[in-house]
Amino acid sequence: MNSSVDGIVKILLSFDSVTIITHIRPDGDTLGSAYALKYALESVGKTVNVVCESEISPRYRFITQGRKNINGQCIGAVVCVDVASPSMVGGSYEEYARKADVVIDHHSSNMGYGKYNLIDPQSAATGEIVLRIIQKFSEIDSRIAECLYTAIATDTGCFVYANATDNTHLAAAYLIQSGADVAKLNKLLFRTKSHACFEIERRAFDSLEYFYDNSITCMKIELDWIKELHANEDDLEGISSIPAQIEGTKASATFRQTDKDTYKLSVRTNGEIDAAAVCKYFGGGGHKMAAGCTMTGDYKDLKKIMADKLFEDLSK
Ligand SMILES: [Mn+2]
Repeated sequence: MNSSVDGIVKILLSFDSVTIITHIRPDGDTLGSAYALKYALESVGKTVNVVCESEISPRYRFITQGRKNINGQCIGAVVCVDVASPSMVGGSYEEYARKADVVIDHHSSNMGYGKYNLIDPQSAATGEIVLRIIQKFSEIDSRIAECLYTAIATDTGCFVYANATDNTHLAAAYLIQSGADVAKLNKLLFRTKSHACFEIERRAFDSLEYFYDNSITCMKIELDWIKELHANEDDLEGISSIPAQIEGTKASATFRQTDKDTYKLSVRTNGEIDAAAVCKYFGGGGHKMAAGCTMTGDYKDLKKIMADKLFEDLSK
């Protein structure tokens, strides 16, 4: 059962010591929400620790005060933020997440596995919910404001996605009033790429080919590039959605080489083509507009096979 904001505040203030757990491969929402809540609870005398099993990507280390690893111990009461299910925290914290005292989240799939839960799928980000909680017992200083702005801005793609409501914008306005330096944060979060990321994108775009009157595109990412540039998952994230920006494109397939003749595909469509059905045909799966599969063979053959299959689905 869901608790009220007041109910969650009362529970949080009853703890002396709290560990906040974020999800693995942490994003701006889980980290920003966790650190905002940490600073607010510390301001009223609580001892608070934030933990994450994964390494923090360089982009978000301004939130963790420069720390690459925050995989410390779980002490005191357990609070999970932006964690849809206990398995999302990774193996070393899963048993703690299963017995979480408080769960704060916006994923509609969250079953409410905590003793006390505040789950609001209407919120664009967990940061929006955390703001409502903190406002009840703490000042929002510029440090908290920047954490929460990061949470909300990243989960809405800088207020571009359909999940950004009037309330989301009002929350952002409040955070700006509270001292969030929006120009600085937006530059860091949305207008800065690592050298490896930019270079892989440049080479992938160079490989991009059009099929069926520009309606379908294919591009590749070679394993050698990843090795040479020491690219990590963070550097490769988001690249497969870029060809969707090309006017008239209905589907795009990004072939990421994982072995000599093996490719991991990310297929994106505008909804006219069912990406999940096409990927299922090749042994994969996913959602209607974003799906994936693995293919083996020569890239020059595979791209044609995939483009044909996508076009076949479009003609249905
Ligand atoms: Mn989120």
